Amino acid sequence: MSEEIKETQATERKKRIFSAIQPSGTITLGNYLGALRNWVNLQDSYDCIFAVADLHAITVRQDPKIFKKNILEAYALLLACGIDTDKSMFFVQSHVHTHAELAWILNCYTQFGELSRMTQFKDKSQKHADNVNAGLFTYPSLMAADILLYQADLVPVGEDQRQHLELSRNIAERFNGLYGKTFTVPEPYIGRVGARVMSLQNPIKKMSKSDENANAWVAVLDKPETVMKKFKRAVTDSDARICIGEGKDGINNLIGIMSAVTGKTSDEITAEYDGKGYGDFKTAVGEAVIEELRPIQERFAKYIKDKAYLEEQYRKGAEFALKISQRTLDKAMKKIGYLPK
Ligand code: ATP
Ligand code: LTN
Repeated sequence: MSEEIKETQATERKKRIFSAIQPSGTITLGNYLGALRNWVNLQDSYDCIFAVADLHAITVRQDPKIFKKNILEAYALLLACGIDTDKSMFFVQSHVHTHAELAWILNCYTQFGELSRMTQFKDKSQKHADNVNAGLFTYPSLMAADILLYQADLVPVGEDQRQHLELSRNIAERFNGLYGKTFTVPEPYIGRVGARVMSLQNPIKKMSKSDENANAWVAVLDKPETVMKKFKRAVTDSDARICIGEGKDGINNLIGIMSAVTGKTSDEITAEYDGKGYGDFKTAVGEAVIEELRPIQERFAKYIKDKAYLEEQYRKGAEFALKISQRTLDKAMKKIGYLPK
């Protein structure tokens, strides 16, 4: 093969993307703006693989009936957001056994000290002090397994996942250093807008679907009147000026959401609402979000009724995922010295 042809083939291979979301509750506007919406937009330019990370979700106690419903709903909601199974591979993590297997292996190449430094572990062990289980601690090695199994180049996530991704990179580099190139070292892919949507009740904290205060988050499936009510109750400040500023976390967050949803810059938004009251602005943000979510909610209603279609899609996804991931798992095991089966 000529150098020129080799070169063209190398540049034509689309970069691979992997990302996942936990079915740990109702999917929020933060998840949508920080992650899901970007995934949908990346599908044409990249070779995309997406998963519902249900193995990760049991690091926090889940009620079996609700959990089962949440997994299927997360799958249907991602389809409704625009994940297209003709373009991308989309599966449920627990259906592909290689994830748990590689996670065990990677646990043995991840240091206690590294895991102890993870801020999500510190936050969640405080929040669930009665259940600080080993899975919560080793969560990042399972996440590394998810990514490395597919030799992903890029991982689109919200800002809060940057530290976990850095650890995935370190694990990959350590393994490659010991055994020769086995895993692609992944790069984070963090969107410019919406990467960190804050709680509507405590805007110095990220909007999180596991927040007990339902007014803190907007769910993608919240009814329009609920969305509006939550925005109207959003915590702001007493300064009464619609602009980005220090100590104005609530307003900064609302401007950020408005910008992510409408595509306008913060300057355009502040100019447009200059002199208007917080009440008017909150209503405007509420309306913009309702319009963004409306078509997704309509598509979701159709998908969730069609269990046979959902089953067909996640089975197809798992079958493909197993084929690709098994190759990487076999390669890693061979390098370690395991006997071939
Ligand atoms: P939990 O509250 O159960 O930890 P979560 O709401 O943080 O869940 P995840 O399933 O952990 O959601 O995250 C799914 C994706 O959404 C990740 O890429 C994450 O970075 C992104 N994400 C989560 N919360 C936000 C947020 N507030 N702003 C922007 N992106 C977010
Ligand atoms: N921990 C992630 C969810 C997740 C993930 C992944 C994200 C599980 N496995 C692999 C990217 C790549 C979170 O968003 N909280």
